[in-house]
Amino acid sequence: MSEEYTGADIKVLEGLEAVRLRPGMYIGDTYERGYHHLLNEVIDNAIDEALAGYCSNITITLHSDGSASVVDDGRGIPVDIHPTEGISTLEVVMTRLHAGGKFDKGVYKVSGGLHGVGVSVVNALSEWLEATIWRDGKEYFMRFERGKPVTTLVEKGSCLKRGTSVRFLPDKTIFEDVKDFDFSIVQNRAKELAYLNPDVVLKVVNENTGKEKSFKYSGGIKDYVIALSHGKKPVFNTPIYFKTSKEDLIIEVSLIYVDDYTENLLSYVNNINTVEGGTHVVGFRTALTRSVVSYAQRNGLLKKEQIIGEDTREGLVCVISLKIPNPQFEGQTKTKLGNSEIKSVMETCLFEFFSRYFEENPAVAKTIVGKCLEAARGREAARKARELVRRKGVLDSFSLPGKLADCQTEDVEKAELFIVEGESAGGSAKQARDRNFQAVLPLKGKILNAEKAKLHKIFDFEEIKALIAALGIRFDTNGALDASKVRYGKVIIMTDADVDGSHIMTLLLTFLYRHVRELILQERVFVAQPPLYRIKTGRKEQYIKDEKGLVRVLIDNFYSIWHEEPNGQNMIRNVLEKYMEERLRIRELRDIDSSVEGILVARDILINGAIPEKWTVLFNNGDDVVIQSESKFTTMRVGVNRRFFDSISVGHMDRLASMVSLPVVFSNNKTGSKVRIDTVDELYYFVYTEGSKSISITRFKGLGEMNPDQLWETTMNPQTRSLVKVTIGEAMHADEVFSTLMGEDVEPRKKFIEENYDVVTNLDV
Ligand code: 1YM
Repeated sequence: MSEEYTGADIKVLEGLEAVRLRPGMYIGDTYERGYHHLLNEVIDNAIDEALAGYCSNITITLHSDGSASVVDDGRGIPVDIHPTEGISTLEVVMTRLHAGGKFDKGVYKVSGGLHGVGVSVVNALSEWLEATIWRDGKEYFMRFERGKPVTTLVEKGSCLKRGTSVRFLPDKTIFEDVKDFDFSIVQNRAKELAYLNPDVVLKVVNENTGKEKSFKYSGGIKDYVIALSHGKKPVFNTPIYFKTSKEDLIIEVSLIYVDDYTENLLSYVNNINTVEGGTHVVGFRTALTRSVVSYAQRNGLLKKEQIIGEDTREGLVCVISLKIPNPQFEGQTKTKLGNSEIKSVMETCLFEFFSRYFEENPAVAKTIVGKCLEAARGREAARKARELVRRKGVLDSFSLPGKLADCQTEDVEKAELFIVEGESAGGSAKQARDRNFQAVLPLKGKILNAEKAKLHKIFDFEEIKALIAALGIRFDTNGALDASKVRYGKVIIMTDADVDGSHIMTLLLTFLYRHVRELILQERVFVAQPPLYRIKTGRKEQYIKDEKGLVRVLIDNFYSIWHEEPNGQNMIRNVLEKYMEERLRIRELRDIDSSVEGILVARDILINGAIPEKWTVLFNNGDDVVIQSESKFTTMRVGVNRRFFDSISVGHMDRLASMVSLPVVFSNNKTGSKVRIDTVDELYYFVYTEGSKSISITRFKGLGEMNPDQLWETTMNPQTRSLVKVTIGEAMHADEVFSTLMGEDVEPRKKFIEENYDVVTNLDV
């Protein structure tokens, strides 16, 4: 690798207009994922600098103005004049698509981001971006807006340090629906990168809460495996660890077995989580199976049983990390490694390694063989259980479950299956549906805990048998579930929007995630979005999907009674709409009648102990704070937990609040009486109370409360409904959510669901 940078290494391809025109092509989507992708892209550049051996500290900050920054202590992006472009290299890197050595073997050892698009894409999609470079004893600064430079490269003076800082605010005209960076997503990524790059300290700072966290794992993926097996019983003491560098390839594998039935394998290529696996995973699996079987045979440990691949996976906790120069990503979500040469490389060196390791550590080897034999016996028992089930005809494709109301079409892509919570809602759904292409399967109560249940135990559950049979899932010759003959193009989970409903949803998703992941990968699984509110105005009844809709009705109603002075301006309407939504959402989620001022005061109390006069502290233990204050319309009491500031966008609400220009005077349209509003909290109470006059709002309890027509209109009719697609998200996070949700203790789980209702309903499995 060349240490000397020369500007000529950089390739210049095309302009940034294309990026703003079709952002999805570059960052996948313009929702939460794409939004965080911008930050990841910048972080990846810092990580590349660390991999090149020049940087060991990376700090990621979420600022209270909604921007994010990444600072590293590497060499600093070069600022010299680029030989062919005639502008600074920094400007080339920031404004030219694909500029950067990333695609040239000699310059970067690994290529960064998932789409490998480079920081210019971040620049193009940011309202503004500011780069500060510390290099050759000088500080340089440059600012861009929507991808275009608005300053020259400014020399700010001398300095001793080295490094790069990139701070940017994503462009809200491109990311319309995204509010803020999510601290927990950023933190999870930092943690993951710290495991994968043991020489780097990654620090994340949330300016909204004052919270800071540093991640450094000197043990690397070995520490990762230990963390993943947390709460489970390992069957031997230390994880097995293997690392080798072959030509321009770095292979790292760490694994342990735990007393569990499922496999937890995470694989990464150049720090990217290859959720769909690929040739590296195939090579690893083949090597593991071959070496276990051959050790068992050599030592006479096999009697009647036969060990197959599946048996070596039960209870396996494993992290694979590869650094390769030219990864080819394939698959639905471009997270499957395609490079064919990798399979045999992995297989050869891992088989060699495992064989030697087993010879040198016979106790561990015997424990692993024992665990695999147990799995083999379990598999045999499961096969017999299935035989029995099959002979009884339960899973026969000809005998669909009795309570399935199937649809008529033979066209799989058109057919939809609604999985509905409870017999009564199932009844409504059966009446509501279009039987041409919509099938309904009611499931009763809690289905089962797929995290804990062993595969053959699952078949003891009637509900699961019904589901499997309805879906048309078969067993392949190895006894695994095979979703290739699935009977429906869309599988739609429809549950009530309450805690029980989301619990059932999570159980279903867990089952699908653990045992029929293929369905999720094929993007066939959806979550229905039944309405949240029923609003009655006189005789008129309306179903409203979410806070947005409710707020619109409230504000319309409010403005029919009041108008803003000067007359008829409705100046604050837009901000008010967004602000009220946010606030209602918090109220529904946390069951606190939040006062913005109160929330901000509570935050200050948690961070620096400052208490303004208007407020009285009722309780404070450093994590939870309850405070109270009298206002014009009501007594405001706010109770929040520290975590609250990480999980929702308080900063966003804060910003919205500051956009409302106060005081504002409202006049009554009929009587002409005037009310002066001084604070956002007063504004909220005033608009909410006046806006809900003469209408009745019911927080919608369950699907069963709707009649079939309403259910069809709001939730099932493809023309009018909205569905949320379930995707495989960051594996680490998913597993955390599932483990918390599916653990033995009921209380923390209930609490978790209540506290993270938003997380659970948008579960990115
Ligand atoms: C906060 C994000 O981008 N750090 C960073 C980027 C670069 C370098 C160092 C760097 C690379 C090289 C030589 C080289 C980049 N340089 C380029 C380009 N942090 C962050 N730190 N000197 C410095 O690769 O040879 C692109 S990224 F193209 F200018 F070399």
